[in-house]
Amino acid sequence: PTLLDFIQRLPKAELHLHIEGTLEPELIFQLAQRNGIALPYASIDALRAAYQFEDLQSFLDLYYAGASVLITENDFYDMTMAYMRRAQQDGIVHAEIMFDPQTHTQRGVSIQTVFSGIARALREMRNTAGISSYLILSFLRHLSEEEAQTTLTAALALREQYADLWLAIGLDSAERGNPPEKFARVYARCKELGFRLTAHAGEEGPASYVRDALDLLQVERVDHGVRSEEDPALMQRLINDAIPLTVCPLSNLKLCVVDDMQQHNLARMLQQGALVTVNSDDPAYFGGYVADNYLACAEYLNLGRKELAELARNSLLASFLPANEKDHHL
Ligand code: ES4
Ligand code: ZN
Repeated sequence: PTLLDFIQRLPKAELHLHIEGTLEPELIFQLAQRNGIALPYASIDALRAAYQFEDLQSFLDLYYAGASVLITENDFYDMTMAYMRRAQQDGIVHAEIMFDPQTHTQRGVSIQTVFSGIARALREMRNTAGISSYLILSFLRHLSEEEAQTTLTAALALREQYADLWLAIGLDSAERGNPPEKFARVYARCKELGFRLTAHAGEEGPASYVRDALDLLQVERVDHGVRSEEDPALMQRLINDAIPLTVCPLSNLKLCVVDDMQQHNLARMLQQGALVTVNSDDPAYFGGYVADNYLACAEYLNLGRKELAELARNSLLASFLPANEKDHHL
């Protein structure tokens, strides 16, 4: 089989995926029309042509603008179904999906609408395609601690209704200037409530943010974490404690976290024994779904089939699945 076939046939988990980042320009236009929303782009191609980012913030501006077409329960369902069908093609057997309720509640969309549409698609795909999934409710770190607490309280009213899916908490959006310590109390509350914990750290922010995510937020997994290498003692800790890093190579390239793919440190961290995984982050914006990310690693980092299989295996090991379900896939 071709290398793409080989990659697509590896059973794998997607662990770093923002559902709002899967909105393709075609669907943005379709939803805008359905909801009577005017877009500041003349065409699908004009919107796609705007996807040239110089840093995380320049991307986030377009990502929040794109998400503004999501109004109804059906919109969230359609977005999630489109992603899950695409993930199925890439051999995803389990997806841990981040969603940003604040992006929607700030626009007057209820948190129930957000949960309901996403969950309906995930349950349908679990029942019809056998793909399992979990939801990671992520707080926007550019907003206040108080706003995160209010969002958590509102979401907790729905916890029983979505207990089969929502089991983890994440932290995303603008990293620099919004360090982990800002959310220490929110995370302490989430841990007390029994949620699994992850957070973006060490994407644009320094290695110290990764250390603080571990020490102050008590996360068990780090999203991105590619700047951890700048602190060798931290890197050794990640290796010794087998703390997973959910790395997103094409994202790092598009957001200029790395200058070119050959310089990405994923292969080096894997070689050193870190529990690194390959993920797609915001595939509609970064030019590739998960198999494209594996393919880019193969091509630019000279990873062979053995290493690609190891990365796929790592994704299942690093998931929040119970041990018996991991074993079933491994
Ligand atoms: C994100 Cl790449 C990235 N980093 C931080 N927050 C995000 N939200 C969506 N994509
Ligand atoms: Zn991300």
